[in-house]
Amino acid sequence: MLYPIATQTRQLIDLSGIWQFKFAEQDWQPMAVPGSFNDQLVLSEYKNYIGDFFYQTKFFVTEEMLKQRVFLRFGSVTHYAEVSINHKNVGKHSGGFTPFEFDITDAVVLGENIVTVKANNILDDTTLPVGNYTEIEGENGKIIKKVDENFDFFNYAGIHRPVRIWTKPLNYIDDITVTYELKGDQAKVNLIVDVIGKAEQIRISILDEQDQVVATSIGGKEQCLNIENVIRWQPMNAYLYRAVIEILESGKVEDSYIEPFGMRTVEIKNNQFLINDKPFYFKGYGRHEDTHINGRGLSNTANVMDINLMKWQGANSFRTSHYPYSEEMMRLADREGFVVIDETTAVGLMNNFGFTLQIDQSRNTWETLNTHEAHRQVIRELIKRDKNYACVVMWSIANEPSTAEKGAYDYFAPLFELARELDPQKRPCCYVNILLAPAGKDEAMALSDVICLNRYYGWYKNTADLVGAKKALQEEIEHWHRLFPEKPIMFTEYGADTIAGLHDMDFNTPFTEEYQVEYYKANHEVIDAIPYFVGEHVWNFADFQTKYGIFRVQGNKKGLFTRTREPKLAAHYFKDRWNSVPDFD
Ligand code: GCB
Repeated sequence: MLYPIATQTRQLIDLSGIWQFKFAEQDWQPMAVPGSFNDQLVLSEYKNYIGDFFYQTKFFVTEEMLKQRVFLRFGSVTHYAEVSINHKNVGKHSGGFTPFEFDITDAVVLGENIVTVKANNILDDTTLPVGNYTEIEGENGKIIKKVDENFDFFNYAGIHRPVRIWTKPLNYIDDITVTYELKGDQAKVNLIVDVIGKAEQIRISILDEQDQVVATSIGGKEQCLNIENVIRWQPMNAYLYRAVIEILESGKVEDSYIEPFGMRTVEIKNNQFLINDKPFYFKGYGRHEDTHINGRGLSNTANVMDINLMKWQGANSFRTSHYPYSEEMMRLADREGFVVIDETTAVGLMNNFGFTLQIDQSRNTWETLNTHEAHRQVIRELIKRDKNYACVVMWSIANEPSTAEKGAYDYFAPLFELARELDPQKRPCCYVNILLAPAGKDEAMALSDVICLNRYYGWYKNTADLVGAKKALQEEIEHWHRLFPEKPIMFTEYGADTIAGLHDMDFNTPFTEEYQVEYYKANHEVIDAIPYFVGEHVWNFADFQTKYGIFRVQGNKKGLFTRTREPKLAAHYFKDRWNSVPDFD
């Protein structure tokens, strides 16, 4: 799916700003788009509201626009949206973290138009993420809807990413797929151009970063171009070419689009994760799209700052835990050379998640959940959106599913197959394993190309016992290695809650800044000595908002930075560490 840009044949109008907003049966009130509604409305009853809500704004259509097709495109609406133009329904979309667009040419009029979005934030056992949905009778018989998140982040909702009006010519480029074969500094680049309508000829020019044309061709919907002296996309040293695609009609440009793309190889061999044939070591984070005031709404300012904080620390990668991030962040990561593990919305695939640290054996997750369709949909939409990014080196099909329960393998096998079939670049696929499904109990690891571990030895287990934690971690990693000697192993999460400003002379005191540093040092003592351990993603980059509960103190506090991005002691510890651990072995 193409990212919306203006070109010589396409206009783009950004509808970001103050829209009108209301819950059912209320008056309209102002609401910033993009942004979560929850914190903007201040009061708890609004913040925690579950059900339908409405957004509305006006936009203008000019005569010029009506000569083309007019599209309305949403970066994301969390979690479900029905869209109407001038009170006529134009389409709907479920899934809160992927873009969608509608051809609204027939619904708009010259002049002023009204767009209305009816959305809701209900999550249940058919949706991703998974929520526990209930309805209770409140005061005066009113039904109150509730979602108990089956995951550890606040169920922020609203129009989270930009909304744009985008015009396209009558015959237009609908999608572009970039693959390539790299041999030394030579590349054979294969481009597939999906066209709606007809295309007499398609002209492709590839530009380097100096805007010099390095290859060009004219032909049909699939073309192969050779590039000499290729500069590869490297972690933290990105190089992006641009493919200029034009539909020609009697020699005239009918549509044009510009797709940036980098070229690198990714391969798993001898339990190493190779990027451009060299063993790469992941240093970085599991993150969240979560900032003060915006909630989960796009903040380009926060994204740029986060990228720079990570660079300051010597990080080189992150995982889009636990949902596809904004296209703006993906383009930024691609530009800046951050290596990305790209995750679906599949989180909460476990009955009785909570902090019981055990599985509810009476209700088998794989017999009771009904998320297959949502799971297939998000895999399709994620890969369609992100397939051309060089920064994406692996797809994460799920976070912490209940893989110690019977049925996990059968649930996941077709999903891994689907992802592998859809990805034109055939990247590795993984899922992220939970502590409750350790080596020996997990049923699905054969499907995963990398053993991705979320491990909390020294926090949820062996709390304040770092000696025991090291031993348990060592044993478990060795167990995994015995089972799958060819697979690389990495931390996709490890961490300890830490209240910024809390200190103790006794470094072994949980929740203090000292303990967070000690916790990481202990973990590093173990992993630094293991040659097939290929990376460390800290949980989490920054403190983030969660649902209420006695295990969370105004949110999850495992950040190395606070929610407002002040560093804790451990942020400095990692700066020293990561600046001395090379990106490649
Ligand atoms: C996990 C989850 C993550 C939680 C984290 C924690 O394993 O993947 O969503 O926030 O643990 O802090 O408990």
